[in-house]
Amino acid sequence: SIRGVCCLLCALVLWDSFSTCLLSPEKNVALKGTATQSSQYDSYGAAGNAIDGNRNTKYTDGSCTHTKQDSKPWWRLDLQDVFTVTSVTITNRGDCCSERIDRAEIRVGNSLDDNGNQNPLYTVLLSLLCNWTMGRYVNVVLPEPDFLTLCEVEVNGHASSGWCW
Ligand SMILES: [Ca+2]
Repeated sequence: SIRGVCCLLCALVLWDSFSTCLLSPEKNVALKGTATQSSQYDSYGAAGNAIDGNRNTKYTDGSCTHTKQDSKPWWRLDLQDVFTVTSVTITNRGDCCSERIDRAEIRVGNSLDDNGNQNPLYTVLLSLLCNWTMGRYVNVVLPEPDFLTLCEVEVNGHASSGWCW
């Protein structure tokens, strides 16, 4: 019957959704991305240091990023694909200047307008770091002139499919 066919299709769609979610467990998807930033302060502060899998907070050990004193310093992660982002965890610099991160905004979305800094606001740092959204780019931006330093940025998420959340 028509109704039977509809029920079968519905069940298949639900199963596809369920199995897709099971097959793409949540993990740190930042590690396979690429990073860039508004400027680089010196040879220690490369953008990729925030996604090297190392939370070391001592700047001169070479695992943190560092911009120059830009008018609106930013760091951008390209996840290379759209992911469902479930949380973002930032490891701040520990040897100096930890207050610089206080006003950081995290933005997640698919636009590169204004270097990605116009994507929807995911959270303001030091508020709730747990929210679900979809996007390819993850930006950390300071809305005022300062240096931006990040020692590690971990983005938990999973592959996005049309049927999965
Ligand atoms: Ca690091």
